[in-house]
Amino acid sequence: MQSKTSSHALFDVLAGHGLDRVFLVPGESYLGLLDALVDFPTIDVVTCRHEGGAGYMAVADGRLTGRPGVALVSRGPGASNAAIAVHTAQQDAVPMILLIGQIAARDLRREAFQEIDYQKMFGSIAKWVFECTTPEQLAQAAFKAIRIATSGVPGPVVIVIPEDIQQQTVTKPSFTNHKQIFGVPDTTTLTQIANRINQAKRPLIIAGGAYDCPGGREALNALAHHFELPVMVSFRRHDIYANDDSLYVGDLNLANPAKQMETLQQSDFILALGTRLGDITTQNYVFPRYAQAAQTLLHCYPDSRVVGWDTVADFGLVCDPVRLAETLISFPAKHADRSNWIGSLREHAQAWWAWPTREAKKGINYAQVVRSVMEHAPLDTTICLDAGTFAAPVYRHFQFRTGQRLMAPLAGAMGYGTPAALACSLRDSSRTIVCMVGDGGFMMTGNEMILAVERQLPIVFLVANNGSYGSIRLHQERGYPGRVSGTSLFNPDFHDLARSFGMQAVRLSTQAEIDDVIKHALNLRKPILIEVNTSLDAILP
Ligand SMILES: Cc1ncc(C[n+]2csc(CCOP(=O)(O)OP(=O)(O)O)c2C)c(N)n1
Repeated sequence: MQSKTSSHALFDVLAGHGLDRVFLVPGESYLGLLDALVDFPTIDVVTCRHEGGAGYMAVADGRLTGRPGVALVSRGPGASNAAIAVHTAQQDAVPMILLIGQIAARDLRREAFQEIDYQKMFGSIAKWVFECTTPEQLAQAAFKAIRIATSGVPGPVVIVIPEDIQQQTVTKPSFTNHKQIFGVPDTTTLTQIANRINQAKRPLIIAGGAYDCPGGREALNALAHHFELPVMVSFRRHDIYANDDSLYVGDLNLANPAKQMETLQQSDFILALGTRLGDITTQNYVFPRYAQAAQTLLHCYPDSRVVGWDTVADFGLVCDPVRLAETLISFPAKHADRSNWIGSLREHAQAWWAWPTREAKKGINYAQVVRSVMEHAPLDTTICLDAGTFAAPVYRHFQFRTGQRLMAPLAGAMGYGTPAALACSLRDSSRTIVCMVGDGGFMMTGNEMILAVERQLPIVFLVANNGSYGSIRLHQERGYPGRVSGTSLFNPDFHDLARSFGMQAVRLSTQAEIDDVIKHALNLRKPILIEVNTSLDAILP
């Protein structure tokens, strides 16, 4: 059967694999793709204001659905703007497809108007970069892109499509990607693992993002409780294990206290499950120690490039961590009492979680706002974070309960929060979405907030206004005290800005108003921006 055009064939593949939304900024280099989209009413076209915003929305969408988030951008300038999202997808292990219009195939590599060699540009951050040169390749590339983006460590794939091969007649593709089958280890190995878990006096699970999938959290919880294993989560993965569970012992982050790490080092069996064991999670490769851990180490991740990449594992398991957890609970649990070990880990965690008592002399201490959100947020809340110091109280003190979700860029990329909140609300507008962003990050992608008004997305935008790139100022004060350089901000009136977008807006200036304003915003079910007049006072050393 004939497909209308090569672009139709490409979208046939995407739509056939459940991809129902694309985020884009249009460009003359992909008019053929845009034209085909008219014939795909099942694909929601979200028109954005900056390719960074479009790309971030695709990253957030990919993380939420487990299917690749799709962004379409124009050649040269558009693709350059989108690069931040490709990097974020790679660092955050999120499936994403970036489609880029390109100059005509006949002119390739002549440095034509807005031409870039994307293999060179994205080669080190994308899992696969492919430049189509014939119309038939559009559908084939889309088919392969879905597999590559979602297999192993999920990540970004870039498909480049010259403008003169977007509208040719081609055969309608009938490709279907099948689920990859992961085996679990053989019974002998599983028995050895179960025995080792039972023998361990001070075991510890370090759980990562691979449990962020349907059934993943439940499997992890069942494993932990079956064998009475305390659980730490890897960097910024707070929401994969209920923080109010008796076996939750905190997260591995940028600032774990030395005393806590001393206790953790005493563990005798680390089960690193579904985590890449990156530099921050491992506290710069000392927990577990590079290149040979002091503890028995089990490392499970569905990618052979991750397991044993840095630190050799006694049990190196290239398989699905969810299936591993589901399988292990069929082995009997026969172990000595571990309550002292778990108790000592929880003491460290509880000391870390305690809310600060420091008051700000000027403005609001933002930690109080975070505390109020935590107290009043329902169980269907998603917290979307940008990068900056305002986010520190969330990472440290917010207790994510079952049902609550954290969308935070592992890449530490500013500008992520607002587009991520929009993508979350587009997926499920019945959820409570709270976007926390600083005045710096908001001015990077806050323009995308207009989508919340256009589509009536009930998002609570909290803009922490401290007149500064506070996070960098903090580092500056530590390294170069009193020598402020390049970190102060002159801001617009965020309240009036939001009103001009057609949204409700509130200025939060005193401590006493916090609870009322937060409760009002959470119950409003309409987009609202709260400008929080905070200051550097509560955060500077
Ligand atoms: C795109 C990007 N540019 C620069 C940085 C470096 N950076 C990290 S945090 C930060 C300041 C954030 O300022 P703001 O959004 O106002 O939040 P605050 O730290 O003041 O709470 C900067 C510039 C980054 N992480 N990402």
